[in-house]
Amino acid sequence: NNAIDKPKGYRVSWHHNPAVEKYHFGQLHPMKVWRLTLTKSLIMGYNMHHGMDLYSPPALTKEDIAAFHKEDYVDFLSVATPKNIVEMYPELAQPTGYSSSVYGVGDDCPIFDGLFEYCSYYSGASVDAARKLISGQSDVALNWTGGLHHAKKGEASGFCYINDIVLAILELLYHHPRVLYIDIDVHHGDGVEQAFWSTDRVFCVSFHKYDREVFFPGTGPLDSTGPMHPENPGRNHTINVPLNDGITDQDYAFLFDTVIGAVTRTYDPSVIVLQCGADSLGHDRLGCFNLNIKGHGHCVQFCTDYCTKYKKPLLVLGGGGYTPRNVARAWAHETSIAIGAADKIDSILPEDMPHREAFRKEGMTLFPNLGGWKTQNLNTRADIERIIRSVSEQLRYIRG
Ligand code: TV7
Ligand code: CA
Ligand code: ZN
Repeated sequence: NNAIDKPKGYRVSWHHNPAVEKYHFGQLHPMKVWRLTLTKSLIMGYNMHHGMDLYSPPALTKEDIAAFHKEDYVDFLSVATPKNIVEMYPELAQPTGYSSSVYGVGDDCPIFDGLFEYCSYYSGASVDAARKLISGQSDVALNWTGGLHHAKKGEASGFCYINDIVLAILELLYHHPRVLYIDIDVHHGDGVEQAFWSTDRVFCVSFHKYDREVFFPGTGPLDSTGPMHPENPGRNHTINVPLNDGITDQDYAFLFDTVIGAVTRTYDPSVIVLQCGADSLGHDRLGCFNLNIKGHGHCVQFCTDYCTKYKKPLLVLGGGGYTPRNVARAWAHETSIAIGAADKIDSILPEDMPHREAFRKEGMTLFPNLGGWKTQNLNTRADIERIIRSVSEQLRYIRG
């Protein structure tokens, strides 16, 4: 392992309010809050919590959330329950449930018991993490319960209700001139991109499966790089990396290193926010890539190395991930990278940890083969070269 040595006094903080673990989206819904419990079991099973400062941050208030979200939407979320939602909007009652035209709620974003508390907890952890980075109490701050990148100002979308990433970035912008946002979830980080579309103080990069017709949310083509208007400061401050099914560790790492290497050199961010959606792993229930735990973790290693080298803070967030045991593997491995212990931890899962049986399917290893034969790599050499050419042409317009 050629990771950069951590300097003396280097601090990692883990922001997790266990209250988030008690909520449920519904039996059939792919977003399983259980993955957060499994992640915690694995991190603690490896004793990695001894290498971090632990925080159980308070829930955000409605006022805190209104720093980004519309007041009427926040009011709606704070009062909606499975019982009263249909009473509040009787005209929207349908045989199967309710229409998605009210604040984005529907099958993807159901109203479940305690929804607003759930949102306030995961968002509270991201804002708390941002504050610890600003105050210098932490160098790398982790919140695996956050990273819900689709939520809009006044609307829920794609399993996301409150955009904790936007709230955390707004906090960072009080002290930092330039924020680099990187999104490795298999879905396009549209909510964050939209929120900072017209500013040059946040540079958004999302890697995602792109198919306008069939893959959610259908946005994020290569030529979507910010506002068109020549006077708009946000122009060229967005990079989208649209990918096809089956991308491998090697191709992904090459793209990540090339794109993020070039962006960090030209934009010179003062802080990085990394969304680590684990649905970009192979064998994800909703994803279609062929990444292994180490291929996914490579992106975290790149960012921790860069931030350590240039003494810049790093905020690491969760996101999607629909095969819970692999989500837990990825985020536990990435925690070990953050604390600089990746080469010291055993690939065999700890004997004496809770929920150990949940990992039996791929064998008791942290690094099962997820590269699989299920989907072949449909990203050609030409596709990858086209992306790199487009990004390097775009970056010529950025200061530096
Ligand atoms: C960050 N894909 C979020 C990713 C959000 C993806 C979608 C589902 C889905 C929802 C279910 C369900 C599902 C097996 C999968 C066009 C639709 C098709 C709802 C059934 N099973 C993140 C959002 C995406 C809900 N949505 O980036 C309840 O799959 O494709 C769509 C939209 C309309 C709504 N229907 C799906 O990872 C956290 N949803 C089973 C039960
Ligand atoms: Ca993404
Ligand atoms: Zn996703």
